[in-house]
Amino acid sequence: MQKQYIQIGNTNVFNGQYLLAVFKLKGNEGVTIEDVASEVAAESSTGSNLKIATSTPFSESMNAVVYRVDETQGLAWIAYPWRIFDSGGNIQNILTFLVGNVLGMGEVKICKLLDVYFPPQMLVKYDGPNYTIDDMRKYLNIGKRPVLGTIIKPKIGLTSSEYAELCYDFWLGGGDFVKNDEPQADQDFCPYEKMVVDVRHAMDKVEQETGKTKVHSFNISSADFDTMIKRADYIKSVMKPGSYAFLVDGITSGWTAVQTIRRHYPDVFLHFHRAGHGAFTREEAPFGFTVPVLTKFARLAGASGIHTGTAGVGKMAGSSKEDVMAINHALKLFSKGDFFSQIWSEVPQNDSDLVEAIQKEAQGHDYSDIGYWRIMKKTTPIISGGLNPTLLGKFLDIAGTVDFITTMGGGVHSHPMGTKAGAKAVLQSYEAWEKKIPLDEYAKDKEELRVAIEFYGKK
Ligand code: CAP
Ligand code: MG
Ligand code: MG
Repeated sequence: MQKQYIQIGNTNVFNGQYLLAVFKLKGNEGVTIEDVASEVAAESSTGSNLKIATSTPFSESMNAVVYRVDETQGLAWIAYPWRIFDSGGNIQNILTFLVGNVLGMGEVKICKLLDVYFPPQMLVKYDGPNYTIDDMRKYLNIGKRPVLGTIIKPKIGLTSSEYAELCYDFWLGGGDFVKNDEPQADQDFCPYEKMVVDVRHAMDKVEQETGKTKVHSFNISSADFDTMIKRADYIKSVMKPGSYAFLVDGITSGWTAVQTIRRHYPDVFLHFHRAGHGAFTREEAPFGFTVPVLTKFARLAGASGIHTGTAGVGKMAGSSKEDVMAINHALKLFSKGDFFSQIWSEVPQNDSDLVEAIQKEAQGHDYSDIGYWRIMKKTTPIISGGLNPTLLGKFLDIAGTVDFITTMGGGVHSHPMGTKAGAKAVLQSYEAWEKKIPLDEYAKDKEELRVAIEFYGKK
């Protein structure tokens, strides 16, 4: 036990100078939660496993403090003076403190960050998103509806021209958005630059034929930042502004890759693919943090969009409760976690404009409609994984928002009539939901949707 890290009942931690965190925590048999929490607070801020003799009065003022514990539920609340974090708005730095060494300590058996609160003063240090779904919709010339997309399948193995042909088919069917899958890179059978050029040609062709603009999200994740930037610049030189997004595998490439792209290309939609997050976010995982926490950090880092799961509708793990919570953290001005409420604004709570904006948001308004400008912009939830046209309405009912991008890979490219019909079926399924017409009824005179219902219904 390191007593200097325990201040149960300290209310000073709510003064805006602290990042607040709640951990699910368990130590060795017989060790109290207060004891293990004090060790976690020490290791994740100023200390070590032993009380050190080299502290100064100032360094001690930077101690994280345990301000509350719940022995029965195994929960510990820890406050971190936010001045300990890199003043350069650095997510990897926060995570190195909060969920760094502590996850590897021998005496810690469970350590999962369940919720985190950023004080308003701290928010201004972080980029937040710049290019949002509203910008993308403007480019696509579509109204307030989800952006409808696909991932080209097979995941890997097509040549660049085969790949581009499927992009064309999906766009021709009415889809808005196509993304590279998360392992797409520079494979010998699908050279990167040729893939980009072929996509551009497919896009030009479909735009000439339909008069509609389209978007493609290119995976630029690479071995090193120079290559990542080279790929990004190449895309920039080939594609029209607005017609492309940059996809970064944010977990396997790391937060520094995400923030690098955010800072180099503020006017491009930054697509955070989270492949690998399951190792530390899944409910079964004793160490790590949760999907809502991951989403909060992604917004802070400035991702324009991040995958937030399908709320139990698709193939990936994730409950509707936590996925909807993540959606709210991504989109709202005021979002509620399990333990903290977060205001995504630099303005303190006694600001009357802010209070009014929050009230309006609670009544269903979007702050981007209100024109509220002092907020950290929103991150777009990207809804993917095992979806097909018959599941979209179900997700929409759970999500309570149309502010998202959805991508269906298997659920489009398995359509018995092909990819173009798959795209049409996605659109038709959205129209049915929008018009509040039951899917079966809407499908009566729409072959693509009818076939989709029959096909996916049997799956
Ligand atoms: C979806 C997907 C995404 C997952 C990742 C895939 O394809 O492209 O990578 O959505 O999960 O390869 O599985 P399908 P999440 O539509 O064919 O399932 O979005 O939860 O991060
Ligand atoms: Mg160390
Ligand atoms: Mg994928």
